[in-house]
Amino acid sequence: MTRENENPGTEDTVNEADESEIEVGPSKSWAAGVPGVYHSLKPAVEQMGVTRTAKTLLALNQKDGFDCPSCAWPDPDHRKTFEFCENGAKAVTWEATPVVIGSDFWAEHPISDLLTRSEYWLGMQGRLTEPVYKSASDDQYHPVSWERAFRIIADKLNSLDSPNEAAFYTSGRTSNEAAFAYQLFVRAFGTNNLPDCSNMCHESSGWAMGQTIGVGKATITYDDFGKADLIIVMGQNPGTNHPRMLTALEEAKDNGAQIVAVNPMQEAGLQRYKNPQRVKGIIGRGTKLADQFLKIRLGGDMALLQALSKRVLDAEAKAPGTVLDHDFLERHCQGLDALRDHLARLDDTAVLEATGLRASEIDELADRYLRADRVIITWAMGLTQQKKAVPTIKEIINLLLLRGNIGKPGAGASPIRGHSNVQGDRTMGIWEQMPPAFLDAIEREFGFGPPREHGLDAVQTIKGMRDGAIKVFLAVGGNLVAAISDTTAAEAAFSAAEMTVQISTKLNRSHAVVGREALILPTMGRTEIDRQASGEQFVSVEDTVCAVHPSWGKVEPVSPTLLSEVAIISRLASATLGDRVAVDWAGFERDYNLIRDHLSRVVDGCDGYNEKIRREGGFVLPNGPRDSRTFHTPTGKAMLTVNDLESIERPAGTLILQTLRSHDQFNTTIYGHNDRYRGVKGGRHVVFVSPEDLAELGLADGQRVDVHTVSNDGVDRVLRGFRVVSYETARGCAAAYYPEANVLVPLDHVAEGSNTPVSKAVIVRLDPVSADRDEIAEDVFSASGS
Ligand SMILES: Nc1nc2c(c(=O)[nH]1)N[C@H]1C(S)=C(S)[C@@H](COP(=O)(O)OP(=O)(O)OC[C@H]3O[C@@H](n4cnc5c(=O)[nH]c(N)nc54)[C@H](O)[C@@H]3O)O[C@H]1N2
Ligand SMILES: Nc1nc2c(c(=O)[nH]1)N[C@H]1C(S)=C(S)[C@@H](COP(=O)(O)OP(=O)(O)OC[C@H]3O[C@@H](n4cnc5c(=O)[nH]c(N)nc54)[C@H](O)[C@@H]3O)O[C@H]1N2
Ligand code: SF4
Ligand SMILES: [Mo]
Repeated sequence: MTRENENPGTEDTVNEADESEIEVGPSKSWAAGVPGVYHSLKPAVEQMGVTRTAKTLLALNQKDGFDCPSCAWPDPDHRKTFEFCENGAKAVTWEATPVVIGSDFWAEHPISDLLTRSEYWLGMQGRLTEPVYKSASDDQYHPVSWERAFRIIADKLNSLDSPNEAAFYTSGRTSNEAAFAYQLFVRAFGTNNLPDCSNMCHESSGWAMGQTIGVGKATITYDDFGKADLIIVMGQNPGTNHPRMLTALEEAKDNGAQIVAVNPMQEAGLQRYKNPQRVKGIIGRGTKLADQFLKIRLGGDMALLQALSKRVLDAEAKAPGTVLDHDFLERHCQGLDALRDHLARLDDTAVLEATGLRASEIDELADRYLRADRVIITWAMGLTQQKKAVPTIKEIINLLLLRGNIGKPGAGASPIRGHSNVQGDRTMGIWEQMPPAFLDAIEREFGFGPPREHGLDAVQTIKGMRDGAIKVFLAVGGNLVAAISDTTAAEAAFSAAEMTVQISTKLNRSHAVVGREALILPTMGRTEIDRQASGEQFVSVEDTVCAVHPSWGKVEPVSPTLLSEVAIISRLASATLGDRVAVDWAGFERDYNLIRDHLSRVVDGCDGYNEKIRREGGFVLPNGPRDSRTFHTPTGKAMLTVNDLESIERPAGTLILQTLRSHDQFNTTIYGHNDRYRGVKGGRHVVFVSPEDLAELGLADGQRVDVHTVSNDGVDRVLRGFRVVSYETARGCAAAYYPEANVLVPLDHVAEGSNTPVSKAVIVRLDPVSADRDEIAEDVFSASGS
């Protein structure tokens, strides 16, 4: 640990990518394999040394270790010694690095300097270790004591005219214990303003599934993958974002399943997997994953799903009684006749136009669906971040219900969550619209009446800050200013706040773009041993298939001055609320069992939590559709729904742009500047376009362009000097990396019903950079009124 306490904040220690040196080679047709192992271990050993690397990576995802802080993919029941992937290793290394930010950092780097730094540079400065405060008159953070920090925040909160003038954000890494304590504090303070990363992520899944089957979570368990006949992976890039899902898909293939990928990009991880734990993955060609790949147009999934359901209904009409699951439909579902009538009028030409697919491709997938008894459909951001996301996901439910593919082994609907505990946070009450039953339970358990009116979500919070209605913004984790759409508008909103507070492990843009007063409270991460007065604590998390399990930190915290998230929240609550509510905040911090005892009486399905969480491997939360085909909808039945198709209008000369993740990032955290599977090296300022569209637009691979949003609100949103990359993607579509491309997404461009930013379909125009401006613009991102 030779680098401990060394301030690495100099340019020479962090090599920023020189975007003009970007290299683009062929994309890969397979994922993981031996290079994956190499890429996971090299940075770990370099940054943490051999001992800390061994301690962290060998404990990663083990039953007595800590849960991977990266994605929400579940762990199999039988664990191997290495139960992680390259990107899990990157996340752990990024957090457990012993490099820390020293006290002298803040004078060397005032806010005006932090504002010029990239996310990559900020993250590479090392772990935050002491609370810091920027006063209204200052351009610089100064170290302050924990007590002073809590006093400043508490006084500010208590000075507000209404509790609704504050918003309390959560990113999905927060543990169940911290999340429960946090929402309790916020509701006791008096507001439901609890925006979270879910608002930008799977919110659309929650709405669509809640309205149709009564629960917004996956209706499968991990083992169902091994029992499926067909798995359809839609709008998801598991090779990068849920890498160990490839192992589950490989095992499903071993058991005879077919896999179909629906994606505008030829993602490597959907094509072939070289499992580094298998001989054929090391020296062989690995396993071919997708039996069929549908290169769909952005936003075309709703049309595809309707066309599939129509083919199912047509097949039933030809051979009555043989295709639909009549018993299931009669006993458990409602709405079949209306759906049949609606789909009878489906316009086939509109389907082909919206999907960009051939009718034969749709027929082929329909045949596969009809031949399979057990079907799982998984999806992620390609579906949820669309204007019609909610009805699109309702169409997934329609298709599954028609053949009884919900509530039987090897079948179901499976949104694949992003952040490692985003689902658990919601279960614990992090939602601006928690239902009355939950609020009643809080009232019974704690003896105060929580506010009943709905709070603000993420987009509404930004608008509230912009308009002066939200004066204080506090975040447990995350990087909202960079993660939300319309960067320029979001930055103006953050700057207009009276106070911004971030509880974080590492620096990011939300520490540079701040309100008049600003604080950073450094916290321990999940890798670190959490010692409290009653002894070592564990926390618990819920994965994407509703399995809840404990997580034990394994390495020494990078600094003795750090507090856990539970401790920070408890002390802040106590400083703010005094004895306004009868909650034993000090007891929460002393012994997390106390929090678990409370939540077991408040949160649905969590009775006996303290006992169940200690069972080997934890426990699985109850789920009506999965367990007993019980549907908690107003009618008590699963709802087949009728949804009107609406295609995305794309004026001539424009493209539909999606914003997505590279292989070298976790959301706004940039680990490096390569996107190995897509063949990009040494830069991120690229825009992927199909060779045919490039030809039609008169552009060439390698050319520099300005990417403009086409909108009619008078704002010119632009990314300047991006390199065009010729890439296998659907016609009329383009892609650029998030978060940089957020500057292009208008704040009002949101999904109907879920208010999620439409990050996967923005109409753009590519303007060639003129010859006299061939150098790369200094200020590459901007949006200005015209
Ligand atoms: N390493 C790593 N892991 C992560 C993350 C990370 O940043 N890095 N982020 C985590 C989080 S919070 C989340 S939410 C998940 C995100 O996981 P993903 O949803 O896989 O993430 P994206 O990179 O946004 O990829 C979206 C995929 O959907 C496709 N797509 C886009 N639009 C459409 C469409 O209209 N139709 C269809 N069918 N496909 C479309 C894109 O081509 C791309 O393959 O990953 C989690 N895991
Ligand atoms: N254009 C576009 N925008 C998007 C998306 C997209 O696909 N395209 N995806 C959306 C999605 S799916 C999501 S989930 C959001 C993500 O939005 P956020 O969750 O807000 O962003 P992250 O980048 O995951 O947050 C990273 C920061 O969290 C802090 N952190 C890390 N670990 C911990 C911890 O253990 N405790 C605490 N307290 N802090 C920690 C670190 O300071 C780090 O810098 O972005 C959304 N925005
Ligand atoms: S698949 Fe996700 S949870 Fe599992 S090790 Fe990889 S990043 Fe971590
Ligand atoms: Mo996410």
